[in-house]
Amino acid sequence: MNISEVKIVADSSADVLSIPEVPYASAPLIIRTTRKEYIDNADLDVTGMVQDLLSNTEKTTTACPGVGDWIEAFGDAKYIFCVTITSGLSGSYNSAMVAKQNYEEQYPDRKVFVIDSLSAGPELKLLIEKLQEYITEGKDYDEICTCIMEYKEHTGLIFSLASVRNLANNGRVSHLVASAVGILGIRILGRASAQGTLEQLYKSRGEKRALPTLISMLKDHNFAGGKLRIGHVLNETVAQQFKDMVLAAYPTTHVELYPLRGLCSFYAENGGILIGFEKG
Ligand code: X90
Repeated sequence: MNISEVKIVADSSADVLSIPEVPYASAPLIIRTTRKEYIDNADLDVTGMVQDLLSNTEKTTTACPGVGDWIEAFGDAKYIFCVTITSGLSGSYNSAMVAKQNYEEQYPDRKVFVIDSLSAGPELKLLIEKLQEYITEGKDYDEICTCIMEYKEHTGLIFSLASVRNLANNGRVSHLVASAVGILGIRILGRASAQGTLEQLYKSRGEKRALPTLISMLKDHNFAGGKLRIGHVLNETVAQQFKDMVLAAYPTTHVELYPLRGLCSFYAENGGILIGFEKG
């Protein structure tokens, strides 16, 4: 497999716009109010969008990439690894599967492997990084398909959210979780479930108090100081505090911290923090 024939493609819920060494494309999701459309690509002013939406009271919806958008992202690569946001909350995986079918029918010598992350944000970033590693170290297509599915069993996502209003308004959380909407100062802590849905585990009063709980959640998942990715929505200070706590407890951790892009910022909302990690 020559690197120039390979491509990694992910939807914009991965918050990854480019990667080194391996060809890559991001397929944007779209955030829509009745007045404005935010396309989650490199041109999006995420801070501006989050601020606009704070004062927005109108119905806001999102849309996943369509079949044509995925095919456009595939370009003319021969071997494609395609990572999607969880099929438990979005149609992105289904539309990528239809795109794969069409693409492989049209070009019988090309292959597309679609990976349902059953997650969002930083866990997708870990999958993309691992794919990039496999490709540059020269693994072949079938080997990568097997290895990445195995790797995915050993990654997880936990989160701390100040609001689940947008998730609730779009029918993406259960009534139980939605009932906590609007309680000021309460953070919702949880994880991506095995089915790729939002699973609330704890409620916490105040975001600082949430941090030790997040550390104990890592411990429950046997985190052992591998890779950890922290995505935040306009909340660098607290994300940095969490990073320091992780490094104090697990000094070998390879941590990266970054602002989330459009789709994750819309759903994780102002102050939200998403953490992807390798399980022990
Ligand atoms: O298809 C679409 O319109 C996109 C719908 C996406 C809905 C969920 C996005 C979640 C983003 C928020 C908190 C983490 C929950 C993770 C559960 C897997 C991140």
